[in-house]
Amino acid sequence: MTIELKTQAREWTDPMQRDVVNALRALAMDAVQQANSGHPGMPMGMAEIAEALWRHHLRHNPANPTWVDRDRFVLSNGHGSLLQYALLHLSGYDLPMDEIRRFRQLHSKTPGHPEIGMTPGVETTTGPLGQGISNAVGMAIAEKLLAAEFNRPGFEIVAHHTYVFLGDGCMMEGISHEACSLAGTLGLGKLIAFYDDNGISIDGHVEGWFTDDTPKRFEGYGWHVLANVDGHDGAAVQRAIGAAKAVTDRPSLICCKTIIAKGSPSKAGTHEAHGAALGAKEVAATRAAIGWDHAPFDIPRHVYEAWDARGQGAVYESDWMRSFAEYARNYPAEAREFERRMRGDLPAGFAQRVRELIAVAKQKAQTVATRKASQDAIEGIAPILPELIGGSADLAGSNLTLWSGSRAITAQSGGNYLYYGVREFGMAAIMNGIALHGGFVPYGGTFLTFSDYCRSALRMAALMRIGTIFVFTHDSIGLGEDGPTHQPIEHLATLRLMPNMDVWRPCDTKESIVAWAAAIERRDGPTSLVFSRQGLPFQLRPSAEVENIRRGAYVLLEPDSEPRAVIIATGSEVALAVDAQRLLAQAGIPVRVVSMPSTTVFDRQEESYRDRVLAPHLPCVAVEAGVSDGWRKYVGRSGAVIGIDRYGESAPAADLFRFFGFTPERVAEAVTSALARLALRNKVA
Ligand SMILES: Cc1ncc(C[n+]2csc(CCOP(=O)(O)OP(=O)(O)O)c2C)c(N)n1
Ligand SMILES: [Mg+2]
Repeated sequence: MTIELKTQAREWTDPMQRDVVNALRALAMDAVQQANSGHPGMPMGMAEIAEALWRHHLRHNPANPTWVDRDRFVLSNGHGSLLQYALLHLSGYDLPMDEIRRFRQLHSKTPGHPEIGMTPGVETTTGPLGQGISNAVGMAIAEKLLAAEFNRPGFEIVAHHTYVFLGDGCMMEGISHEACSLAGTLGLGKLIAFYDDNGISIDGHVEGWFTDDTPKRFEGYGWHVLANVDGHDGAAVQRAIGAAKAVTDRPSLICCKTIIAKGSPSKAGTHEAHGAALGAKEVAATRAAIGWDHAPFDIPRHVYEAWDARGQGAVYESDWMRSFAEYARNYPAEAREFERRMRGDLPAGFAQRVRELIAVAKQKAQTVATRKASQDAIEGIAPILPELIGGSADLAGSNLTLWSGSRAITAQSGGNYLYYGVREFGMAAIMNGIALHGGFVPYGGTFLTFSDYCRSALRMAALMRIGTIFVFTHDSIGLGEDGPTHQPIEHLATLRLMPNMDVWRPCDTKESIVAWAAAIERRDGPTSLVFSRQGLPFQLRPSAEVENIRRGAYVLLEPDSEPRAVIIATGSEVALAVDAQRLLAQAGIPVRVVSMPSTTVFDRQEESYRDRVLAPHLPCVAVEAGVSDGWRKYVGRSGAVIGIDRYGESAPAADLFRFFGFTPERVAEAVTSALARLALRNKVA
């Protein structure tokens, strides 16, 4: 079946309905026109779809955007942000018209693309195409898991939908395949997506670059697909939503044929309407064409009244509160736990458990790979932390992300472990969605070298300041024979460059536990935990310094007499630094060894602590099996960095460390050279 869409406005039989929908169109074109920047086409093209969902199906309460059982709404085609702002404003969220007028201006609540934390009612930051739909998959997973864990007969305290708008751009992005394929396998029945099938992307009509049969594609994933819905027929869209809700064992895709910038006489159906203001003349012509004769930003009272969702929203939430109170009487422990989880508080025994694990690690003093130390940390912490949702992108046995209590999440059951398959980017964005939903602390693993595949989702986690935990193992040439494709070189440095991203590269079992604890406690930013494939010896450290591991760097080893130089190392290179220190001691050169598992955390410490650790008056050598640039800020011009500024080689790890100069002799030599340079300079001075 094909459907005919007219470029001009429909013949409206109901003037009220016309006004209600056209308010969205008018706000979009007027705000973009005023800012002279933005994307009017999508909001104008999706106006009827938005009205059908927001006025007839969405369960939300504008007075409380954080009500835990609200439906989640994600605008994956985030360039159409004005649509979301208009919907939030009209439904009664705390987003006054002044903010719409200040669209895209400094410190307005209406940034260019929707940003969480900036605008009440925005659930995730969108704009990088394909990630919104992937976040939504994560949100739907979180809903499903919470429902499985907390709902009881007669008490559906978790029962909400996740709705997503997405366009051709999201469909073309590879990540939409990763996330939607997994969503099909997991049978996420409460996920309902609306495809804005307008045949237009920035470069023009998409026939030249996008000819997928999208309904078939999603049927292939196991989705319930409603094809060929007229996206400008609100009643048809409402019926489709009803049908989508009725299918509870599969996610639904509603494919809506639309016309971009519908209503604009000369720009509708063209890519010119995608990303630029229509222009004053065309805005006027559109007003006439759609029958909207109100001034810009002037919304008549009857339209506001029709959109106002506050009364119904209050009823939704108070009904839920009543049901939850009853639930709490019947299941007090579950209710308390649910509230704790949704607040994001850690359980009371958490800090104590971490202390116990550290004590055990000290007592065992094991030489193990830090990926194994990581697994032991999970094994120790997870039993008291049911919000931990683990996973790996098909490397569970290598990343060691499973623990004895891991239970696979399937279409039929809840659980606490996601087999993400070979989908690194999808995994990262899905984890972000789980974290955004609330109730969970997601962690997921892959090889450090494939952090590149996750990268844009890492950045989004950092931008959104959410507590997603990324587990990256096989952290250097130390992985050996798999060779340069698998050996990370620049990855540690580039992760550290990302604002708000904490990066830990522990050297032994004890530091690994501290790193895990820090990642879990940190709820306002993501953490990358970086672990070795190969065994690393346990380090003895002064007991006074154990607390300082948390500060990102500390004095691991002090020489017998006043140190004359400092060696900084991370992860697998810490043992090397300790060996070099011994060599130097034999040569009569006392040297301090600083272990720096987290540069990002260390950089936040007060100056006096940083100076106490690094002793800036002493020459300094940094050792890390990765690119050297990032270490210059610690060693200064007089110091030296032993790093790797080229790609690796395929060989056994021990051969590679030797080949690339990671030997105690070379580190010791770098220290003596630095001392000699300093002596020469002092003499010249
Ligand atoms: C990952 C990513 N790549 C590129 C862009 C730039 N961009 C924004 S919208 C768009 C085209 C989107 O087409 P479509 O989703 O069909 O939106 P429509 O024009 O129909 O509103 C592009 C390439 C982006 N936002 N994100
Ligand atoms: Mg499009």
